[in-house]
Amino acid sequence: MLKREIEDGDQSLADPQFRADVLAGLARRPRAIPARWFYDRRGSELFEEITELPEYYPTRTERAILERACPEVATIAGTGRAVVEFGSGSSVKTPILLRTVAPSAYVPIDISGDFLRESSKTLSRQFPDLLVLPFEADFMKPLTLPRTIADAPKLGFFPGSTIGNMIPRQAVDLLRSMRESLGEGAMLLIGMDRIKDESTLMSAYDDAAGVTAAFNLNLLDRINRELEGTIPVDAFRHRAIWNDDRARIEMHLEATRDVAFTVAGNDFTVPAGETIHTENSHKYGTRDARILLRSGGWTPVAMWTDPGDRFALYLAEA
Ligand code: AVI
Repeated sequence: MLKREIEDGDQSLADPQFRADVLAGLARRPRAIPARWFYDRRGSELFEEITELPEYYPTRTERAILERACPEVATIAGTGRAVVEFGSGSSVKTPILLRTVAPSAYVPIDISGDFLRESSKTLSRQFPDLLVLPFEADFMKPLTLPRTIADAPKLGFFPGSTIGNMIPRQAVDLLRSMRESLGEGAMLLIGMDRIKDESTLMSAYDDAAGVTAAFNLNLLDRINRELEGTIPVDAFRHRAIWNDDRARIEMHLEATRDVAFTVAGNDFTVPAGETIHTENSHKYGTRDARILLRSGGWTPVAMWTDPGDRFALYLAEA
């Protein structure tokens, strides 16, 4: 998860960066707003729903791979490392890893302190003997980890194919900054979604129940709520597109008629058929994934996938 916002509603609480990104994104061509702004309270709930959809294979596929791979991860990486999770641990995936690698400490990093405290409490209940050190920070920027774990070798954990939501240049920057934050001798366990047939990808991002559409459109509701927007949400529809050239699913919001609206006192128009680009979800083939890791300063040492090769988990060393 790139960003979770807990507080909703009051425009005086609106994040200045949200305001800046929305105003700049609506003014530029092609229009584009960063995907991190999906995750207000409603957006986070809708994302949780997405992960349980029959069409959205990544979450359950990665979970099954983790169940199988983690004992081997423990053998290769050894036990007693400090596990550092980028983006706070989902209550389901993290315990699979923690149970097998017997870490000396667990450091979940998230930009939302509230979410971080909640998930840390849940994990501490499950692992009463584990030292849990929640760390509130934007992991997209270089970090200085808590001193308590300064001497422990680290195992970074970045599941969920969140790396896919970054364009390759940003993904490489992030991998490099993770390497720097985790230090000498670190290892990284990272999930990446595979390139696959277009129809599987399209239905994963345009499900029959319309949950992904609601997730995408919620961004407009959030803009209206937090930035005094007047966007007619019913004049937009969710569109998922497979961009084969860039090996990514793109999500857009397409105007179904000419629309005019204001956001934070600024006027905008979107002609019928034009879109606001809201997300990229890059998919990686076997070689692409290895090239990405190496470009980010990591050497792949092991890889696990599911029988259908839909999703892959990589273990890499610094
Ligand atoms: C969070 N991220 C990895 C999801 C993905 O698959 O790219 C976000 C998402 N967007 C639509 N469905 C799920």
